[in-house]
Amino acid sequence: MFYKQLKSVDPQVYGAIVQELTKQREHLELIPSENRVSLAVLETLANPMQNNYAEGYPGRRYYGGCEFVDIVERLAIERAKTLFDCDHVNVQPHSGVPANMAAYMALADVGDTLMGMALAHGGHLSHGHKVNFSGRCFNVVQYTVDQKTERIDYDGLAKLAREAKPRIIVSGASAYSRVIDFARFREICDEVGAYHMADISHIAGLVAAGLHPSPVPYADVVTSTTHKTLRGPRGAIILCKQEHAKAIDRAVFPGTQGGPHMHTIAAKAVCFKEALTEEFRSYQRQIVANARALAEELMRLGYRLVSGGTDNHLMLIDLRNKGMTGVEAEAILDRVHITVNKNMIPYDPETPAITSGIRLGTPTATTEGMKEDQMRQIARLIDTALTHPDDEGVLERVRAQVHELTQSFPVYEDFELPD
Ligand code: DSN
Repeated sequence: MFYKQLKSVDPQVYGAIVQELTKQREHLELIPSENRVSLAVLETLANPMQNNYAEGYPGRRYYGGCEFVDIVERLAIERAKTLFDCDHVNVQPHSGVPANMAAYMALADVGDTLMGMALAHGGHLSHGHKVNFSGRCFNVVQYTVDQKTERIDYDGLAKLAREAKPRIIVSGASAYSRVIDFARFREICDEVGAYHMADISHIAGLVAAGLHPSPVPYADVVTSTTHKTLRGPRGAIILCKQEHAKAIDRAVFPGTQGGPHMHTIAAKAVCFKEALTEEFRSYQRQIVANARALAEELMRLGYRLVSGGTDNHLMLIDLRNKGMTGVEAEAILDRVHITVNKNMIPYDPETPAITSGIRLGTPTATTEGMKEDQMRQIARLIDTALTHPDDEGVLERVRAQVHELTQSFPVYEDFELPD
């Protein structure tokens, strides 16, 4: 039984948690960076290791009493090494941005040139955006996708790299639906003498399951969050070649972080154990099959998908031919309890607060057990809502159908709450 104490100690926080749980059970979650962890991972997050200070690494801590947290950190490291077939893993980064910060600090000095994909083209804030530490601490050069194909313009990237001579080139994205050619990044890095850092936060589960080429053979350092397709606790890891191991470990602690969150590291270990199973690999295959089914049905209904489709777990819809902005579509879908996020499309004429697109992904719906038929149904529900934004009767019917669907694929059913 969860939350017996919390309910009496703090009814306000308890109440908000129950509302969130109800929302997760009833609403359809299509944000591609979210997921639903197993109860084993959730249980592990509420463990007494949250009380430990364990600065340092297993066997080399700055505090006594670390013999049991050492067990979980060693398990997490060994399992992640097996999962991604890499030389060295640091499991301590608190989240994706701190992982990227540590990786940059290990490979470069402040003021060096960093090359990453522009946020508006599918990159990430921490790949050099001006409002982020990465854009403030480094001399940033951003590459883009090709305007016609809407896929990474590798020739343009190579040309830019020859001119800018960056210290690091970052591959990886947060809103890009196509396979990333990590081998090509390696070639370009070798030609200009740059380090290659791959950020696989979005596609880590697909990489672990062999459904997307792994960057490990082609990158000096690979970073990833653990809570997206990988379906683990909120947090991150850094994988690297042995030659960078010391620099990465130093850059995480003491470079950019203090005490590691040992309860989360324990939950990462559980997540990696789950990810090493055949069941996880088949889950990842279904994520991709579901994304394809959703994309095809949306296109059949007249939606334009950026780059014409998807190879992974997500897709971007360009809503301009529907006379609607991303912010409007997000709000309409919220009203029928379908959660998506507005998103810039490449060469977007709108601002980031408005946008011309929305981003959809299938990791959560697939965790809940939905398959291709449900994806096609979801596409039709999205279309009905977006084409009847002012018809409260239609929206009410769509909302009821969403609830019927989510009730057929329940999440956290065994999650018992106090009376
Ligand atoms: N904010 C995450 C996403 O939604 O993709 C990336 O950090």
